[in-house]
Amino acid sequence: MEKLIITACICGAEVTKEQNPAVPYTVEEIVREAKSAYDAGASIIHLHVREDDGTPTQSAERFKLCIDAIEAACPDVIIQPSTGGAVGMSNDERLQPITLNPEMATLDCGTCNFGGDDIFVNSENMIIDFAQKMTARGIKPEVECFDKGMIDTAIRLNKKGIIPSPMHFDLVLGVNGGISAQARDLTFMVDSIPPGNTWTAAGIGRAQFSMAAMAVLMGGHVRVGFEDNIYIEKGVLAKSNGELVEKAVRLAKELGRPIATPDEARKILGLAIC
Ligand code: KMH
Ligand code: ZN
Repeated sequence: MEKLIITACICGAEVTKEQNPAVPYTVEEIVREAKSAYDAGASIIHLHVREDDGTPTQSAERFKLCIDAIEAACPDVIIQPSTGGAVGMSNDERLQPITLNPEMATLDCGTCNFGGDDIFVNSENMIIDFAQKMTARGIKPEVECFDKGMIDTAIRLNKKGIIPSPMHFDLVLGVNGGISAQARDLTFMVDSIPPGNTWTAAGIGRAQFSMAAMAVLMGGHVRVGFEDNIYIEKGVLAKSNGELVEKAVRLAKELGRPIATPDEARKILGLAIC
């Protein structure tokens, strides 16, 4: 089996310091969390950024500050900015980080309820526009899917040449409004992905490590971090993203999957080696 790529989603747009005081807002805090994840074995940092007061922002300047500082602390890490941002942001607002030409960026492949009145909007025309703008800049889309129909949308757009091959899917399971996070759900999602593409499993909340263990065994890759889960075990807050990555590394070691370095991850994903 391929080496395991661990993505750390260190910050997200929704989780707050009230929920876990280690959630990063400032540039220094974001770098601290990225470095803790990188030192523990993460090769990709999935990045959202915040204002110092915690407000989510997609400002290119704020992303640049954070990316420069993360690159200084974690020289070869792959940084994957979000183009999802936070619920309610405009398309132009969400797309700002791609002007920095990162190696990868997220491409959310469908609309999803996000609990209460929140709807995370990604119409087909938006997906096409985001994909075209990313590929024009040589940015690899990370195809983010909260439900099975989103995989089908990505496959359709791939056949039309809008999303390039090979695709890398991030299967997010357990969002309030998306697919649930049981073993059968991940199997169904993975079975829907055509051969030749790669995938990561991101389980939300208590499903973070059950989905991670399945992904390790099934030959996929793993995403952990505060964006998806703030607990290291039931009722115990994680002290850092690094602690969550360490747990994923332990699982992988027990199950016989070595961990990919950033350059090994680049090779697996078809990115240029730095
Ligand atoms: N914060 C969510 C609304 C992404 O990063 O592309 C969207 C999200 C997906 O987190
Ligand atoms: Zn995200």
